[in-house]
Amino acid sequence: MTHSEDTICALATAPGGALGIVRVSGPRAVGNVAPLFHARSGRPLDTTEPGRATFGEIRGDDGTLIDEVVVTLYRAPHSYTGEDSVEISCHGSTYILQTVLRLLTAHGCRLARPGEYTERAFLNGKMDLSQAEAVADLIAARNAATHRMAINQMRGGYSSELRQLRERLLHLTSLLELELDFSDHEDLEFADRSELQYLADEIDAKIARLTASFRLGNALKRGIPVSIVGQTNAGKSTLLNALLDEERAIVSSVSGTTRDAIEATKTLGGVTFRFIDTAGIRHTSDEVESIGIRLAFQKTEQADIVLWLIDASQATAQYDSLSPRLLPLCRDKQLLVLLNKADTLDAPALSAALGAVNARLARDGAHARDVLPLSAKTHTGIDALEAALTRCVNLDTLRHDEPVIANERHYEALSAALGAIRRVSRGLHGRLPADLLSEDLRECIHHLSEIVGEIHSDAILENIFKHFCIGK
Ligand SMILES: Nc1nc2c(ncn2[C@@H]2O[C@H](COP(=O)(O)OP(=O)(O)OP(=O)(O)O)[C@@H](O)[C@H]2O)c(=O)[nH]1
Ligand SMILES: [Mg+2]
Repeated sequence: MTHSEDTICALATAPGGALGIVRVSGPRAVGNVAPLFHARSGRPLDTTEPGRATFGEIRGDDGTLIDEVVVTLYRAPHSYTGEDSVEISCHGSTYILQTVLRLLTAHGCRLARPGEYTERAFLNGKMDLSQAEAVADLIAARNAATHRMAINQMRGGYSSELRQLRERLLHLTSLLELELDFSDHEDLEFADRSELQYLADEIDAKIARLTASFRLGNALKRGIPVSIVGQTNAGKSTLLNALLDEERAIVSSVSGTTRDAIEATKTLGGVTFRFIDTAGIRHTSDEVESIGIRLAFQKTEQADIVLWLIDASQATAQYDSLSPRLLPLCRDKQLLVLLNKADTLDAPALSAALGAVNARLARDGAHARDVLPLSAKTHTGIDALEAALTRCVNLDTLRHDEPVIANERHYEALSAALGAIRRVSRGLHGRLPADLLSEDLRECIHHLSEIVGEIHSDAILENIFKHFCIGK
């Protein structure tokens, strides 16, 4: 059964291409296109075979030839939306496409809202809500990692697993609630408590793994934040420019050149990194520079990866002056220590500097993933740094099809479900009565349902689909 009375139309492709595809969907899709389309074979549109391309012409009401096109017809429920649909491939002229849309609206179609095709697919049961959201992510994917996450999710990802757990939980909860109807028989237990505990543990483990993956998923989606910190003149801005291969930040021999935080993204090995060049750290009476330095520490606190840049010719002095403040910030982050300006040192001096920094890190109990020599100016060591950066991101979870959460709405629902299932566990241990257990069980079920969209409000749907493009 389809939910919608309206038949909608929209341009499904971006303007400027060689072809433009107009999509029509709804109960009168075929009927509304039929008067405009004249198949070369002379065959009426409603008798053409679904899924087969048919060549023909689009003509205006006065018979004017608008374009030669290829039309493909889909019959409910075997279409993207689950409704009757027609796709018209035209030449990519804005005039042609606008004319076709105008003819369609004159013949009973309405222009689609953003995401309306996917919303209909969801409402007609072609996909669950999390899969519909993955469609938007897929279109927005800019690198291999986000593409992988979106594809996994669109194919069912974790939602099918969550749906199964939810079904089992629902079954046990119903049994538990049956007990409430027989409350005069105190010993009566329909719902096996150890089975319930077993399921609660299973759900807990599953959701905890998913919520833990959000940090990675979210970082992959927005770009993994990498802060570049160090003393003034260490070469931070030179490094940013070298990584980006463009003159993004001002470089000069004047201390305190960078005052604001400068962000730029770059994709390495299928992962997008968000590099943040910051103001060099030093004592200063300059008000603006002080604000920049505070911001540098703040950005470092928020980063997943920290590139600590040290001028190799002053390695120990720079290490000692910044380590007390910087190392505590890096405790739960990936730290790469870079000895820059390696070109100014001979080999023995450079290895002495590396040795001294390594010894100090060990003394301070600090864990750096790598300590690398570098010359940001001559680009020596940039390849090794890029390789080290990609090693910092554990993509194995993605490669092994282990689901990764990148969607904030899912993360929030999962966190709430996790809280509820943990209260259930505690309640079982404390032998709480069925009515109290059932409250938390219902809450857990509610939040699991939110993810797949079994429970949704118009506000939730509107919020999700407004971020889609028109025609999807
Ligand atoms: N020889 C040599 N000079 C470098 C290297 N990297 C940077 N420099 C020079 O060091 C000076 C400072 O470079 P910046 O990139 O502006 O340093 P910064 O750390 O961003 O400095 P602030 O923004 O003031 O904190 C410039 O004169 C650069 O040309 C390097 O690898 N080798
Ligand atoms: Mg700078």
